[in-house]
Amino acid sequence: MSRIFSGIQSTGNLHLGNYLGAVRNWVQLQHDYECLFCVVDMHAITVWQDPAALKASTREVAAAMIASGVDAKKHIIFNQSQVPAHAELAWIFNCVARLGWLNRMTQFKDKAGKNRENASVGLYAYPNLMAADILLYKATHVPVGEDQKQHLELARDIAQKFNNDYGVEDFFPLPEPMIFGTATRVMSLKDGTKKMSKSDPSDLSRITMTDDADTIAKKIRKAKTDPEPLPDNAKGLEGRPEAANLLGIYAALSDTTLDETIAKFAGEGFGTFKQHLADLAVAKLDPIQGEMRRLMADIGHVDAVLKDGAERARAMAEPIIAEIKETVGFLNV
Ligand code: AQP
Repeated sequence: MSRIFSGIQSTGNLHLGNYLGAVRNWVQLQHDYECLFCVVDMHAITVWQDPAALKASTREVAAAMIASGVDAKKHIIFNQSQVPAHAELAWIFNCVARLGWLNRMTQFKDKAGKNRENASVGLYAYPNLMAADILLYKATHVPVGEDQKQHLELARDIAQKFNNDYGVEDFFPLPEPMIFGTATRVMSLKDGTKKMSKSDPSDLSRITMTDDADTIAKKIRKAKTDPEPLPDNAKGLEGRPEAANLLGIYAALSDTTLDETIAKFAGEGFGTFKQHLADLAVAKLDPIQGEMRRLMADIGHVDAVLKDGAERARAMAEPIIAEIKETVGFLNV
């Protein structure tokens, strides 16, 4: 059976982009694949995280997965730091990947910004850890947002080079990206050219999974728009990133295509459309958020899911990392 690995960082402010671009798709995928869904807390610390907030956020992301409908009994939900083989394999991949490959990673450039010299080494080597996450379980498919495509290509390059260097043809499969049609990129509510992000300093830029109905409606009302009415075809969205984003969010939440959503609101002003969008967002998110609140009040259950998931993930990883160490030539006496 094909195996999926996917992860979300526990960096706080889990948002609508993470839900529409990742978690919601996972719920669909679990019917056809064997899945490992990971809260990647080791990735999270590539930028500073307050330790108590990191723990809380790890639980929150796990709760969001469970509340959204991921079946933690049939599949595996765990946090990365509890399976030491991720770190062990990442080190081996640090020695397989080439500096030139990492230098091309656009996400590092974006995240490090102008203050590159002050970025952590972990942030730079992040794609090697991501490759380790996937290949440790010999995952065959990885659901990724557009923003992660380049990292997955690097994981394939690493897998290929390891197989070649050590003469172990086909040891690592070359994982395939799975990009989803709608909402692969939910954009900031304050700037339609920037992706919705946990780390955006403005809370009004994102709808978080813990926002209540009034906050969701307020953020949508305050979302940036332009003065024109909504267009009657997709071409009319050119040069209107905020309109395109809000219509895209509506389409994703209502499980319709962008064209159908455009047709529905053609010629409307943003005032009316935003009211419809707010009602839809609240209706879709409220049941998940209610379940998340219930789970967060029962931390013992979330922790038990993570503990059980980590045990099962370790059991899968151990024979594979043992074979890798043997292949590399690490003496085990
Ligand atoms: N805006 C987005 N639209 C669609 N999908 C998104 N994802 C993130 N933002 C959007 C998808 O969510 C998954 C987990 O992402 P992540 O938390 O591991 O890291 P990220 O992509 O760096 O997310 P953020 O929100 O931008 O976090 P920060 O601000 O901490 O860097 C991935 O599948 C991602 O594609």
